[in-house]
Amino acid sequence: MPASWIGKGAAESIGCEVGATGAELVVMDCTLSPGQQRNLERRWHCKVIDRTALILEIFGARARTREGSLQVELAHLTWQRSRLVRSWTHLERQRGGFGFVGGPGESQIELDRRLIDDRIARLKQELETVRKRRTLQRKAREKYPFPVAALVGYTNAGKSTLFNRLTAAGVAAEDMLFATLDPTMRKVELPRGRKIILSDTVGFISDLPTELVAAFRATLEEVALADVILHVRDIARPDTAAQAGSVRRILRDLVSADKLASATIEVWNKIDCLDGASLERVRNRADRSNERIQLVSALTGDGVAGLCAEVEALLGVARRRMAVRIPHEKGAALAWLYDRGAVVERTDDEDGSLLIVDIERSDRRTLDRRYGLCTAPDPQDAPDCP
Ligand SMILES: Nc1nc2c(ncn2[C@@H]2O[C@H](COP(=O)(O)OP(=O)(O)OP(=O)(O)O)[C@@H](O)[C@H]2O)c(=O)[nH]1
Ligand SMILES: [Mg+2]
Repeated sequence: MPASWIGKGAAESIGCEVGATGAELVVMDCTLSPGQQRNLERRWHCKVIDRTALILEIFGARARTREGSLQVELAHLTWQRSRLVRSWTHLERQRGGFGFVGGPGESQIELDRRLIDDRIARLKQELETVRKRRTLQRKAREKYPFPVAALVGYTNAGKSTLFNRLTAAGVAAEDMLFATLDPTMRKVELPRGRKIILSDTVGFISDLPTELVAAFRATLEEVALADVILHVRDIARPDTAAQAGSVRRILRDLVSADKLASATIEVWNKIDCLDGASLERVRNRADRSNERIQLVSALTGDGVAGLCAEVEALLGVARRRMAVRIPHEKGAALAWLYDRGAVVERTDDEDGSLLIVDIERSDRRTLDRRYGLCTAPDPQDAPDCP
């Protein structure tokens, strides 16, 4: 491993560039050992960071929830600690050769390490508390469950822009990496009346340092629980296939293959950036594919209605059309049905209302349990919703 990771010539020319431009920071797209980082900083007289440090900086700046910040700090400390250990073993080896054991350097590192360990232990405790609270919140949601659709994809693919378009909620969409760190969830009503929870997630990148993968798993928990996975791709990029590959690899760790196959819709975004011929090629590719694919522009709204219909169709498989008679005194059930299902038809008479409604199996059970109302015809005989 070279003392400064890059060759002498490259180091010199970058040094000239730093001098000429007055750059204060150089970011190396690699992993630097603490020694290499120090050597480069001495040579170039400016701060030098590597890929992991940059990602940590971005995560740190974007963390919005308590859990997000805790996770970033934990990842940061774990990373710092590994670097301490590494430089220490290195020192130890050197000293060992000369017969020195101990010394001020070693005890200083030991002390630093203990401080870091204490802080890590406290952070882990705090994270546990925050997670428990989150699980409780999720439990509360499960009692009143809407299907969840999670937007996933490479960073900058347009997830937050699409989230905004679908929710009109005004979540920060910016032309910068990792504009979203913590999952954001909103209730959305789709055109045919289906209500879902839409979840915006942190952007994926390739070769995410392992320390970070572990630390950020929790922010992707929503994906594992999702009923629909919307894989948003920037289809106008020449490396869109490689990006999709990285995303699929990470998804495979989070979600079973069966679920991925049955619940994923690929959203090929930014079609407004394609010229006529390219759009035609992309369309052909989508038509030939076996995957569920929707071409959209989150920016102009083109194709978004089709995407909504596709989500409703995917979820509709679990729905049945039912007739429910609701007497006047059970008005609460009426309101509940309007909220949970898609009411197709309603007839009112002196006894109450007769609803034709598309609802899920689990909701039918709730209707029976909570309101003592039965649905007809028999669920097994009922035709599927269109
Ligand atoms: N031309 C065009 N630009 C788009 C489209 N969708 C998103 N963008 C732009 O792409 C950039 C990134 O969009 P975001 O929505 O922040 O991307 P993201 O996937 O949420 O990114 P991260 O949160 O960083 O993972 C922004 O500048 C958007 O305006 C689109 O359909 N067409
Ligand atoms: Mg985003």
